[in-house]
Amino acid sequence: MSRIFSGVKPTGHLTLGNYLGALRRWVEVDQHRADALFSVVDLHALTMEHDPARVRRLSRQAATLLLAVGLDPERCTVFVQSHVGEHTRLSYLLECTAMDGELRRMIQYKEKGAQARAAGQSVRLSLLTYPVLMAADILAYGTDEVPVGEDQTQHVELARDLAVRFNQRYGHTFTVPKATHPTVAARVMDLQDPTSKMGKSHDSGAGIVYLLDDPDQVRRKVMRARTDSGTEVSYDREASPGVANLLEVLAACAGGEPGELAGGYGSYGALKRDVADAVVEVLRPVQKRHAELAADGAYVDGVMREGAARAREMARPRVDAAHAAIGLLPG
Ligand code: AQP
Repeated sequence: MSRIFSGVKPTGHLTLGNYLGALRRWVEVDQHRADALFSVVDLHALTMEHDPARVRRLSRQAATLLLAVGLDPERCTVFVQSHVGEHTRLSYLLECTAMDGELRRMIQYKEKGAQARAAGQSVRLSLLTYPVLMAADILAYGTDEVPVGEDQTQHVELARDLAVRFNQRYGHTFTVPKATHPTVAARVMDLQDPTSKMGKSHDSGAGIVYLLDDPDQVRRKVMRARTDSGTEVSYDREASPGVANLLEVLAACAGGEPGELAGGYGSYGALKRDVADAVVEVLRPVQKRHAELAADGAYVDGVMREGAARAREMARPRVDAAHAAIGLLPG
């Protein structure tokens, strides 16, 4: 059985992009076909200026949402990254395998570093090194597949490079993983800026549909989505990115192909109404289950504790092997 690892970082409230690009497939497909681990990767939320209380709150909310969308702790392992020390233990060994040049080339380092500097903040060293921690998250489990949105491709490539390099230098230790992407909505775009991805840590909430937005908020955001100056509904990512994004969201939520769906609309207004309805329907059961689980924090904590214990057992032998292979004495 193949092994899958993926995660979400608690840098903000989870979004429709997270759901359509990642979570939904974890629930509907991945947890049934593989030995799968899904994590709230909280250490990755510390690379930019952060409020400790908010990270704690968002981590708990993300854990609750992972269960609310339908991850089943009987089928897969759900846990919080910082509860499993093997991730940071392996990360240092991989830092000794990575080169600073390959980390400085990472798009997210360049973009977020520039953002921090523009806000007059210093750039944390962890912003440069966190892709190595992400590689450790993946490699610790002998992961074959990493189901992610397209924005994470470069990071999974780094994990592959580090696995190959480590294996060549120190002997075969790691499986070389590959990224897999959903067929539709691999990249949901911001409704106000359809050339940027819908990211939970981005400033303007107006273009971001959060999983816990109520139906009125969803409708308002979708109805105000930026479209294009024309009037014709056609599926063209280059010429009409706003409309293309709405068509992709509709296809992902209600079925169909974006290009074919376009033919059924004579106006942007009608398209937006259908998109809003489809999104509201997709979110309804998730929100209902979230409310039930949020009222039973002890249950969610218990699932995370058991998940961490299981994850530790899975990771330890490989991380011990990496320690030995790289030249460290056993403890
Ligand atoms: N807009 C999106 N479309 C499709 N997939 C997406 N994912 C995220 N946004 C989209 C996928 O969701 C998984 C978890 O994402 P994450 O928590 O690593 O990142 P984020 O939600 O994009 O959060 P941030 O803080 O806003 O991230 P940055 O700043 O890195 O852009 C991943 O599989 C991701 O591909």
